[in-house]
Amino acid sequence: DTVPPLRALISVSDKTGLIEFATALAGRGVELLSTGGTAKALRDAGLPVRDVAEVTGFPEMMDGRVKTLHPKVHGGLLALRDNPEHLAAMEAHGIGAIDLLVVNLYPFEATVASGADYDTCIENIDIGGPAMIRAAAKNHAFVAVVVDPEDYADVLAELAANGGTKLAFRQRLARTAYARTAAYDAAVSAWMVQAHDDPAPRRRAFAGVMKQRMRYGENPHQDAAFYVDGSGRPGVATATQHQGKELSYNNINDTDAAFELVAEFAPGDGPACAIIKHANPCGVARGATLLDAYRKAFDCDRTSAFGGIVALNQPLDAATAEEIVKIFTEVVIAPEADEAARAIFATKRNLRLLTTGALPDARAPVTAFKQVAGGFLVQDKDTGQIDPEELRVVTKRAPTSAELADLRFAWTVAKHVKSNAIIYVRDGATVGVGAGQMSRVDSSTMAALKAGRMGTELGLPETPAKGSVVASDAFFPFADGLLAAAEAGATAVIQPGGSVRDDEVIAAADAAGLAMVFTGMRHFRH
Ligand code: 93A
Repeated sequence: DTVPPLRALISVSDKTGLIEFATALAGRGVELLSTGGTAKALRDAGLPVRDVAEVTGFPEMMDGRVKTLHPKVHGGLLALRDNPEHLAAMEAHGIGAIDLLVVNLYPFEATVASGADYDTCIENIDIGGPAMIRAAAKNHAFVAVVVDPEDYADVLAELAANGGTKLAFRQRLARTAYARTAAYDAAVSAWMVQAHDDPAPRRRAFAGVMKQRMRYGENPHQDAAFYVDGSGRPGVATATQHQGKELSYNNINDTDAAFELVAEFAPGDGPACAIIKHANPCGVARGATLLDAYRKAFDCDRTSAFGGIVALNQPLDAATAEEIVKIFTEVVIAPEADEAARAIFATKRNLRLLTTGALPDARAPVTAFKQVAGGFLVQDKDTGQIDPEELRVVTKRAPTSAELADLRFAWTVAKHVKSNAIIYVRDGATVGVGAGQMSRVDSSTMAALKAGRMGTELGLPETPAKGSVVASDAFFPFADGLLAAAEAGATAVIQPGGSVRDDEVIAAADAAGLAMVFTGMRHFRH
């Protein structure tokens, strides 16, 4: 089953490693056929190469849209070498066998990620490349197909070891090849869905490229791997890791939650910090400095912050780094980290530092998926923002401007907390987070309890919830949750409103002297 390659067709957009690879093939006596730009690169390197146009008898035409789409190419890829009729057809039509295909596609994904206009994206949809890849992969009984420069070394090793490619090797290449064309078309389809603004396409395709094979998943008995979607959104998928051991499945999940939350706060609006545990924030704060923001976030729930994930919306500086290393932290993610900060982290070998170069745009449309048995749910990521002008004051007392600032902050944090979410905020920092409870009143009570406990730990004369404001991710169905918040010391409330008992809840707020605003928007997160 060993096929020694006699003729290779090489047509690549990404010319990484091309010359070394083609030189090695030529050195083994492989005849090289190639398309325009690739042929030029090979010739410039002094390699002998035949133009595909010479083989087909047609020039490359229509801006390159038609180069390799020809029976002389596809017959050479698809012919069964052990089928007399196929061999006769090759003979009759002057078709030469191609037994090694090296193609990588027009950079469609990168073109989209660069923000290119519609027509440019369209022009970067490769047609001839995928057609050849699929043909060669179908005929892997006789043909080897290479779609990634990363595989060139393996091909050369295979040839060196066996004098040709073995079937198992060609099968592996074929699997990769179909995953590539599937991913390519998935990217095209996903781009069109977005560009044409279709909220519910009848068919959906997804694909990714493995970035990391994890030692295990959420638990040690689960296999896991991390795939990137090529969108280029800054975050854990694109980050550079400067130190520390490999990220685990849970690290990646939590780091993503942390960075998406902190990205709500534009760097221009001042420093912000989020600390995450089990995908929920255990402290979020804005501060005069990054250090101040970190300290305030940390003081929300010091116990939970231990072993947490810290996300920052501004470059990590030395003062903040110095503070962070005082406790055990799993991961720190920030747009950048300065030299001094890196030097401080370097002394903590287990701490992972990730930088992304930029914050993701919290308002950019992103498609979110959730798997259910037998299918998956697809929705827009919750990028909902409230217009402060449209907040409706429903109580006799309107919030003060200080309360309003905290209410808006609390509301932003609530978007990133598992429902039922109740968030107490004071002076630009969370002081109590109630997450993931099945009843709203329990979340309310839990948040207050945590705030009280932290007050004791910090030696404060009273709970930090005293004089706080509170956000609820969905409406209070009854007055009890609201009253629990008032009892904890909250003076103002932000919530969507819309309960059939709103009147009762508003009356309770008035009776307790609370100011309350309705957003008209809900932030469930499950
Ligand atoms: O425009 S195409 O879809 N039409 C074709 O017939 C065709 N054949 C190969 N694009 C085509 N290709 C692609 O051209 C390859 O997939 C590769 O990405 C690129 C290489 O072009 P060049 O050799 O001119 O740099």
